[in-house]
Amino acid sequence: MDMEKVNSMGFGEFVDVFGNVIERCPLIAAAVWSQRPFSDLEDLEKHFSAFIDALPQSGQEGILRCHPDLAGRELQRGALTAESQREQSAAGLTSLGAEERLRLAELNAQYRARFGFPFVLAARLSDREAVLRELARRLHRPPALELRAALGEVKKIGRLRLADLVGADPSRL
Ligand code: 2AL
Repeated sequence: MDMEKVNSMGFGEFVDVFGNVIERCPLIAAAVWSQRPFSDLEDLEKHFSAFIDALPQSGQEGILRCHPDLAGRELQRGALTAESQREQSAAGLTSLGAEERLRLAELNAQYRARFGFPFVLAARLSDREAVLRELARRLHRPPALELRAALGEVKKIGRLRLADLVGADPSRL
């Protein structure tokens, strides 16, 4: 899909296509549509990032709370979005043993209790060992730093999803 095609999309089509670039936050795609035309994929991505950066902390935390836990209840119930299912599967999180799943659930619960939002990480750039390691490491960071790190992961997830949608190589973004 080229930028001419993206720029020619009406509101409904744009939100249908890009509504889950930020997990379960179609409002962001709805706002980004108003910023068209986009010069290239990088420009489009910048508008998603800028929207997130401009939100008050409550809005940024809200975005994080729209993310399902890694290897959590939604995965068990088959209730993940298609994108999330694919990402968690790529990291090997759909085939954890009982012990690993329990360990991850415990750490996820501790993380949520400490920060008030779920642990978020770009699963496609990770694997099951690294997820556990990162979660254990980030659990002890100061809240302000951790909020920034978590939003950085949301942007990485969004960049990969955008690259999928427009058929680009994400390393060139
Ligand atoms: C996710 C998700 O659903 N996909 C991904 O890359 N990360 N969730 C999360 N809590 O990090």
